Amino acid sequence: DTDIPADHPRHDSLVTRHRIEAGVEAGITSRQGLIAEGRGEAFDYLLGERTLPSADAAARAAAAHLLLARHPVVSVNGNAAALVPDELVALADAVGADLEVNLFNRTDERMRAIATHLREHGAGEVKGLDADARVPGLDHARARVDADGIADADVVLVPLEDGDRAAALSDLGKVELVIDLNPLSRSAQVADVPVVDNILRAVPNVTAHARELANADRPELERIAAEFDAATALDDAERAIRAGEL
Ligand code: PTJ
Repeated sequence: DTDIPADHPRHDSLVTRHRIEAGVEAGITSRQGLIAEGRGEAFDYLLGERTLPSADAAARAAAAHLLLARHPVVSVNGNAAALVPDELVALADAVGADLEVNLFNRTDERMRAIATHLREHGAGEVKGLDADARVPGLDHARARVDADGIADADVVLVPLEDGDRAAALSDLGKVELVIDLNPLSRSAQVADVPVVDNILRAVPNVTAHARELANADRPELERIAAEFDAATALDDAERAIRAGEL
């Protein structure tokens, strides 16, 4: 979607910036999303723009949780929608999850623009617009979710979530899967499964694991979910950043 040559050393990061800019222009991404992207890019640079083995293990555990779930929901914000719309639809299809638009800076225009954008990328029903339930402990706009979506979910995947909402969802007893490049962020810290990786790599990777595990029996999925240790994965990501093995 750009003219950036594929062999440019910073190809992926330039494509990412372009998608976020286009998202802002299309009314999908918030202006704060530009700042979030900059922060993410800095962490990705320090991680060497690669998927650590511990992040791959997290993606596999996330896939196992999504496949085990009674009602899995993939939460979508303005950055996720701009960066990986096709990949979010493919993941939801692979694990039988609902897609729900859930915004930090909620406006009706952006809710509708994101739902339309996801449908243009192949989504069926997109939740979030009813907003007929609340997540306790959050202020009005940020608490709004669908009663038959996130409110009912037992497993929620929240890419690039803000810390307050990540903590509030986790307090509700849901299994929370977070994608966030910053291992020190509160979202990553409260997650049952923190996937410390770029959303561009993480979402297709969770889908690939889910497809590979499609025929696994429940005890096998439960074993994969139970063997993953969040604290160890966060420590590993922080160690990789500090070691700076670029
Ligand atoms: O569309 P909205 O209104 O829901 O707003 C979405 C943003 C992301 C703007 C909002 O949730 C926000 O302000 O989030 P924060 O508090 O800036 O946190 C975003 C986190 O995502 C930070 O820890 C970043 O390091 C991380 N991040 C940014 N880009 C990526 C990322 N993680 C993975 N992949 C990325 N591409």
